[in-house]
Amino acid sequence: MEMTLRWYGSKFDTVTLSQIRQIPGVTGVITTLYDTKPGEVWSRERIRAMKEEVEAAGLHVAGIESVNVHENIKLGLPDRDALIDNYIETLKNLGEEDIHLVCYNFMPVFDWTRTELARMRPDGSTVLAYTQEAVDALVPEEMFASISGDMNGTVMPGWEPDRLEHVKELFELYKDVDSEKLFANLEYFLNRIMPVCDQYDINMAIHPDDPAWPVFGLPRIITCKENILRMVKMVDNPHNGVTFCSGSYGTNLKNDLPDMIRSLKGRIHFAHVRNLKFNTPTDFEEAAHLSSDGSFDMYEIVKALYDIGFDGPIRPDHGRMIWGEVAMPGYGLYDRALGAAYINGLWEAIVKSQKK
Ligand code: CS2
Ligand code: MN
Repeated sequence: MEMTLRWYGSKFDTVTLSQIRQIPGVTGVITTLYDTKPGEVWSRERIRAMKEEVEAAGLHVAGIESVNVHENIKLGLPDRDALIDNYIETLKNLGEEDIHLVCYNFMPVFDWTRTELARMRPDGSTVLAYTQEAVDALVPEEMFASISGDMNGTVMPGWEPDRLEHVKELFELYKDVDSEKLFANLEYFLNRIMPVCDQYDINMAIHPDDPAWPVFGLPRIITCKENILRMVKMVDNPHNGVTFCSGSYGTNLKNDLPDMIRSLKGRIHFAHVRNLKFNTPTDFEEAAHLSSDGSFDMYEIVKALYDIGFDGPIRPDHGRMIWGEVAMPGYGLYDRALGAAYINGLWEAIVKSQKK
């Protein structure tokens, strides 16, 4: 595995590349062209400039998170072919620039969903949190308003203001899309992009839906073992793979995370490791990475990744806000650096204990 950190680019991130360079064992960043819109072609020039900036700081681009998929592709609307052509063009340009990992998601309308961005924990840190009761009490437009008021002056992925303008319209369009149709639209998309992925050896890594169940009546399909195995089998190409995000699959306590990892051998191209603390089955908060701070056994998760021979990029996922840092909720420097150090420690111990 390669330890990495997500970085949004110097214009958008409060964390600098030189800070990331000083986290022990972090050699790569997972980045994006944050100001591009879904459906837009990423030019080679911009990709190259991004790479050069990262490399000048002594790091490398280990992958992209995300190249977002246009809603009309998820909806299967008539202009999807033109939009997929653009996606293919972006993949080709990434491949030409020697970038071989792309994380994306196939969630309708909303990316990840949380009901609080700064819940205080007993140690005084603040974290993202979710309660089903709070979601049930909201209409989707209010969800946008409550999230965007709380971003510490940043723009959070999936909650870009221009999405808000279209929420009502999108809900209308999704009325006819159930989970079977969404699966079919995903299959169509994947079948069309696989040739360019084969040509440039690009691993596509779908991110799970978060939380891993339908919200606001919208279908969600990347939620559990059964569905993710269906997804990798329906387009049975090794380039059609998975981002294993423990914090997202873990939102559903029925998901056995180490077992899911083992069942996806050869198809996990990217790993997000994060812990959650459940207060009730429908109320959870994003704890520190350390097992004892939350509800998951992080050793078992990392061990499962080791056991299947996982060799892709891994990153700590959301971190807590600690030590007075003001940053994009979930994406500060300090707690993610602690997470990286902890996961590196688990990995070293596993590697050494296997050799004995
Ligand atoms: C991420 C997602 O911040 C997060 O919660 O895990 O936004 C993820 O980047 C996207 O769903 C991937 O497309
Ligand atoms: Mn994730």
